[in-house]
Amino acid sequence: MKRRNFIKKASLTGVGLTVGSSLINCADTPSEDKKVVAGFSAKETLPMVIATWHVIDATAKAMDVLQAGGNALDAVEQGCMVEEANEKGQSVGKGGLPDRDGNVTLDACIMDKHGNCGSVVYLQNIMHAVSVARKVMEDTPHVMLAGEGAKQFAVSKGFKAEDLLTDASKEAWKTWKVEAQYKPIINIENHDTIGMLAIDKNGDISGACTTSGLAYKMRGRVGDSPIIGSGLFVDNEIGGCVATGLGEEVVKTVGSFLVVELMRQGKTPQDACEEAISRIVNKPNSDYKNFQVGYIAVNKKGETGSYSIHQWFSMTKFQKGVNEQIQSDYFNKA
Ligand code: SD4
Repeated sequence: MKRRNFIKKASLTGVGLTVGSSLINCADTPSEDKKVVAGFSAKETLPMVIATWHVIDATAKAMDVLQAGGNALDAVEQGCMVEEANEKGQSVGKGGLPDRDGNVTLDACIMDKHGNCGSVVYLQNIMHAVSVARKVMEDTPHVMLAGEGAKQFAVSKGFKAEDLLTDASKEAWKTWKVEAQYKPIINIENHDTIGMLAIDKNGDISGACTTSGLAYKMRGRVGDSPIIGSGLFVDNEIGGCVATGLGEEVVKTVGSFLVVELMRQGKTPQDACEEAISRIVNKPNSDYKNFQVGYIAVNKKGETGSYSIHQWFSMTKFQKGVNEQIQSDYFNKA
């Protein structure tokens, strides 16, 4: 399969850091990865699942859960777990690229049909961050656990502590250290956070988001992905949204909450995603040419939308028996 690198840089003023982002996708070869699955009705839009980027195995797993009568919450958790366990994906779970000091730190969150949510930030040594986020939601009175406390909680719940830095990611980090020489310019490769939204047979919506964050980030840095309302938001009456790309820009515009609220006001998922991107690019002095943000969204009817600042963002969608990667429309056509 042909894969394309999308290289962008972002200036994070205020922290004196410049972040470069290379967001990969393979949207130029959608037909190779289109899987038509028998046994689905072409008329029924539900159950369905969408996810950021090219994660056809993850959406297939989520659909297995939904087809077996499972709920949307189980579907998004198990779908995201596929990518967390995939060591070749260097942006999520095991094999995620580390921070500039060599620590793999994970961010994840999950949200259910009741508006309950759970989140972990700066989690180390536990592969399935999304499942720890679910435990935070279900087994504690809290929404978010961070760092060592999140890890201790996970271990107390039976999660295995392990080294998440694979040889491949260690080598990549070592190479980065030589080239970057700790100058404040970070080139980030293969970076595809997974955000997933599902609607089950009952029409109920859940979502999840999991990532190792920006590669070679400043130690302690947390992005949008575990922040409810930024990296993910679900309102079971309206729909859901997940974000990918430069998390700082998503947080500043509370992007996923914004998309859901725009759908509440009557916008289609596509129009809502486009409006949320326009809030970023139309800011005075916006530096949008130097960073990427992408949103995907679904409404209660199972209609979907996706939009990004730059080309080469994509969404994987499994609906009506077709599991396929769909190229996203984008803002910067100049
Ligand atoms: C972050 N939004 O940590 C994540 C990174 C990402 O594809 O989505 N990469 O800012």
